[in-house]
Amino acid sequence: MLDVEGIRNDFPILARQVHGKPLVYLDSAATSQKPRQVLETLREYYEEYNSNVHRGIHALAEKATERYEAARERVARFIGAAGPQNIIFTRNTTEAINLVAYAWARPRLHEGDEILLTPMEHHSNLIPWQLVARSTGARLRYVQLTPDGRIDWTSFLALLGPKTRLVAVTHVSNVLGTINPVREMVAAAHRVGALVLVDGAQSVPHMPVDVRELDCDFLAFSGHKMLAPTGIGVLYGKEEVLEEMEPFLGGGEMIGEVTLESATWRELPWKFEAGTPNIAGAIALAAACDYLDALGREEVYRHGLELAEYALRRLQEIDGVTLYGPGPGVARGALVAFTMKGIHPHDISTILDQDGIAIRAGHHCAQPLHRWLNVPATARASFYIYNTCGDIDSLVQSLYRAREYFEYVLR
Ligand code: 7TS
Repeated sequence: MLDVEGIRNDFPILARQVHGKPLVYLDSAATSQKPRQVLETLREYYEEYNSNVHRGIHALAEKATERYEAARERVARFIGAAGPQNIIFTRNTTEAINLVAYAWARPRLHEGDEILLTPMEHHSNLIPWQLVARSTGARLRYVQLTPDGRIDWTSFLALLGPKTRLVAVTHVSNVLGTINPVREMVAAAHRVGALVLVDGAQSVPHMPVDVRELDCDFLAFSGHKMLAPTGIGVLYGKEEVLEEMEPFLGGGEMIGEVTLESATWRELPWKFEAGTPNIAGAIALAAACDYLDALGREEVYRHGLELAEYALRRLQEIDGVTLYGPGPGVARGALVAFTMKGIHPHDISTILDQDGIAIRAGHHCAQPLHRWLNVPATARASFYIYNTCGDIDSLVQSLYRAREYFEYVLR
């Protein structure tokens, strides 16, 4: 069991009020809040050893370089990667996926090749592949979903074949909460010679993720959804795959020898890190890894699942509420998407905000999924280590208030 009260004390923002009410933050799938330990790491970097990495031969530059590279090793350990050579720092999940689309897919795919996706992908794991398809002639294929929003295994196996070059799939859906059977998907994809990219934006922050166990070829995730600052993300790649790839961006840091006509590349992972990186962000991400590992990743997952199950149960009690994704009793991510009959999700969110409750409403950057669900938008409550069942009780109470308000207005 997590000591949620103790955890809450580490998050200064949770003490604030919104519209005169205590903040109830239920939007961690968009971005998580940050604990003192992470904020302190940022402050320490900027106040004590702010300097560029890999360049200066002075005390501050050496300390910054040492801490930046130690952060890479920390992140490698966090996801079970063989070593720092597998870890490329990016801005976020989106940039990590685009790196693979530009540096791996574009030079390799041709007409007749296929990329296998699911309709539940976030736009950041969809648009890069649409662009690849447009420029290479490769074809995008989509796995069918079961009515409760899981991958239809028969459809997946039927679509997988010798033409499949890449499977790009989210580990956990940011709308449905579905946890996809990534390990099994990787094994099946490898049997036909396809590579697999896992979008870990909603899984890495919330559950144990081990890339060697999954055997995925790429894993992308964002620091800001796992207690770290915005502007730092990670691309994990298998060494032999990264070795074969040409750089994504060119510039300082990523080169060996440069002449006016040509250049050689630095070894992994620096080949993919052109320009001054987000040094403070990477070091703070390592502090976030420390924080989550100290709590226990299995415990973090169990806490999120408990909150999601409690939310499903409580929301089901409200007349006119429709829930999306797998029902209670099925393993799922720490979020719940829903609609209320007669009230637009944006109006729900606005009324909740008046009560200090932050949720997200809209298509959550998953328009094709909402088309599949046959709703233009959903409301989504998402949870993390600092949330309690009491937060969900506040949500439910506020939803009753929203319904009363709308019944009154509509009468
Ligand atoms: N993939 C998934 C599954 C996501 O949930 C998100 C962000 C991304 C990729 C993109 O992450 P970024 O850090 O590169 O922007 N999801 C959300 C969300 O659900 N609400 O706000 C952002």
